[in-house]
Amino acid sequence: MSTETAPTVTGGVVAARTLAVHGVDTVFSLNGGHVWPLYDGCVREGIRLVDTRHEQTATFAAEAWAKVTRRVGVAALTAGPGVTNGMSAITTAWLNGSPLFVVGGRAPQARWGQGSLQELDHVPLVAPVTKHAATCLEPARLAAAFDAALVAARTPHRGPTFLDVPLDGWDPVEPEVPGPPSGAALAGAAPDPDAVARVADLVATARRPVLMVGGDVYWAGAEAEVRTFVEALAVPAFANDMGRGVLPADHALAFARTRATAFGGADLVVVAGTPLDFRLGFGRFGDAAVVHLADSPEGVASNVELAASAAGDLKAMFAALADAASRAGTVAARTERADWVARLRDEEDARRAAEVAGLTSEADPVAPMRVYGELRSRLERDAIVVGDGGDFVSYAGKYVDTFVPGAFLGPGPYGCLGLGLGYALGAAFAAPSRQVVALLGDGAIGFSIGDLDTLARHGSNVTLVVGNNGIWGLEKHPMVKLYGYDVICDLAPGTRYDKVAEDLGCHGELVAHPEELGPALDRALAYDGPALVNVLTDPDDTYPRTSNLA
Ligand SMILES: Cc1ncc(C[n+]2csc(CCOP(=O)(O)OP(=O)(O)O)c2C)c(N)n1
Ligand SMILES: [Mg+2]
Repeated sequence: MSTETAPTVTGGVVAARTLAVHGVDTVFSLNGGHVWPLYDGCVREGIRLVDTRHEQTATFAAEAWAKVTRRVGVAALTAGPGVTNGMSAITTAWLNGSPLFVVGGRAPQARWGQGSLQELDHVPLVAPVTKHAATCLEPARLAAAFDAALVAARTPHRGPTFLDVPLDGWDPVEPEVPGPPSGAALAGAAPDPDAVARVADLVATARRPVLMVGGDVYWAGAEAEVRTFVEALAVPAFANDMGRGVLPADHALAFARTRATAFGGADLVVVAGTPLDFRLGFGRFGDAAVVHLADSPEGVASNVELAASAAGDLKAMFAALADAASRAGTVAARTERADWVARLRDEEDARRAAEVAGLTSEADPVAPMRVYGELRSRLERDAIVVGDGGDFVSYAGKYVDTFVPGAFLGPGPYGCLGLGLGYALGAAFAAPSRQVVALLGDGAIGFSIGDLDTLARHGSNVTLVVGNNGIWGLEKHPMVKLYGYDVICDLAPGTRYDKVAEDLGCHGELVAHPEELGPALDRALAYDGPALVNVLTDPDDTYPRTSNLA
């Protein structure tokens, strides 16, 4: 009589196989014994492990990898401090709606409550900033638990998910893992046709419509549908965060400099795939009727009276809108609309022409705008640009145009400093053949400066440009304005971040005068590996901003 037993594999192998089913080939981490079983599974299954010097960097890298690939990014964080060090990055992904899956280590279940090293119940901490947070106590459930967390992260409204597994929870199990979810399952619910018809009607009859494209449009992969929609109906479009590049910056209907005129003069503002939050004046646009399109019903704004709204798969929604609205459009509205677009274009062109003086400024010390003047002509069309900092990065948001989707990685509404090196690392692994340029304030780079070592060890081909004004500029200038003085706003002037970079294995450049900028950027961009350009910028330069902390 034969006693046949089913073949088994380690829990780590099953977990790694489940990651692979979801398109994951890279996991970001910092070594901790509580996640060794997962590492072992990844090694056996050919999933690349990328190590950082801080769990925050690993988690930001995973989010950036997701932002560039539109797949789910994964970070493995060891128990206790590993997970808590990832909290700000998890929260960033939460507010960005980025598909991120964080696997946590966890103290052994057999001794739970007895005070094992790093024993902490992470789930209550991460639950408020994740779509799904759970502990897997049964090895037999590992594949299903990983699959559920990955599906949740990838389904609209996307966001971070969390699963921790106790050290004694990775025992050998059956090798089967769930198959990949269908595209339809990942796209989310189809929008209600009646709601779409109402929106289409408003768009068709509006005389001065404006579209705001947000990140969820990008995550939905709706760039072709958005393009068809705006072209069919001659709707001028703006973008924020990951919505940038959905319509190329040089498209005839893409605008960036004329927000005040557009939002102030529109009769209809359609906001798609981004909340009506502080970045959009909390959804108040003069006298315009407001339409909100969200990728899930919970995302539809309740803080504003809406003329109409629709929720569901934004790709299907834009396809349906283009179709319905173009059939309903009237000739009279089209003529007036063409005038509206032309008016915005004239203003956009005039504003861009007026910027040339600043972008070519000979001022010494260097004006931050000049950095962007030099950089813009050197960026490839599909360059990935990362922004981490205050004023220096506000300039980047304004003066760096985005031509392809998924190519401008900013912090989003959580505004967390310190993501720059993690985002650069994740982007470099996601798109090794593309230019990756990270723009960092001198304050911002301090949060993860040790990860210059990470970039060097992995040979990441990234260029870091530090706007070194010796201050926390975005805090110092407003504080002086409000209080008449400032406190704890100063950093050391002229710090040699380029030398730090060199000592940690990167190429370093110091720029003290404007004419040195171009050649230094050329050398840094040509360098095969990480290079840092430390630009001493004018501390008295203030980004002209009107918004407040609300
Ligand atoms: C984690 C975190 N801490 C503090 C802040 C508050 N903050 C916003 S901008 C800023 C100044 C950034 O300075 P720097 O990176 O040097 O850029 P600069 O404004 O000088 O160009 C600070 C401290 C924040 N956004 N995130
Ligand atoms: Mg600064």
